[in-house]
Amino acid sequence: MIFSTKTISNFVLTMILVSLSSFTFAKDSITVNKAWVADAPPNSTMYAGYLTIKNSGSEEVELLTVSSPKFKKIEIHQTQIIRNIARMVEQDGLPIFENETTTFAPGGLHLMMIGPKSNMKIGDKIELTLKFENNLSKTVTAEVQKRVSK
Ligand SMILES: [Cu+2]
Repeated sequence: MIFSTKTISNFVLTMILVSLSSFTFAKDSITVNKAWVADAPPNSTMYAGYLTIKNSGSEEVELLTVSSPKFKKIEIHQTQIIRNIARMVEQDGLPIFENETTTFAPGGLHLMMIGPKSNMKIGDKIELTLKFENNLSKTVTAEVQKRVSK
C-alpha cells in the first residue's frame, strides 16, 4: 500500500484528535454532587462526609484519594455488618462504575474525615478534593449539616 504524505498526516492528526477527545470525555464523565458533612459534638476528632459521584462515561474510573485543607486525613470507609456488628472497612481505592451513580450515605459508604484543624459548626463550608485515576480531580464544597437519622 502507498500512502501519500497528506494521507499520513491526516491520519496522525485524526489519531491526535481522537486521543484528545477521549481524554476530554473521561474528564467530563465524572460529576460530584450533594456533598455534606454531618455535624458532630464539639471537639470531635472525626467527622463523616457524604456525596454522590456520577460516572456518565463508558469506562469505570477509580476514586483514589480524598483530601481537604481542613482535615489531617480523609479515608474512604464502607460500613459492613459482620455477625450483627457494624464495622467500618477502609476502601483502598473505590471503583466508580460506568453509567452509575455511587452514593455515600449514613450507614454505608462515607468519608471518614480525621483530625479537623478547627472546630466545625453547622453552615461551615469544607473544600473536598477527590482524586481519580488518569490524573482526574474534582474539588467540591461540602456544607456542615445536622445529621438526619433515617
Ligand atoms: Cu468510618
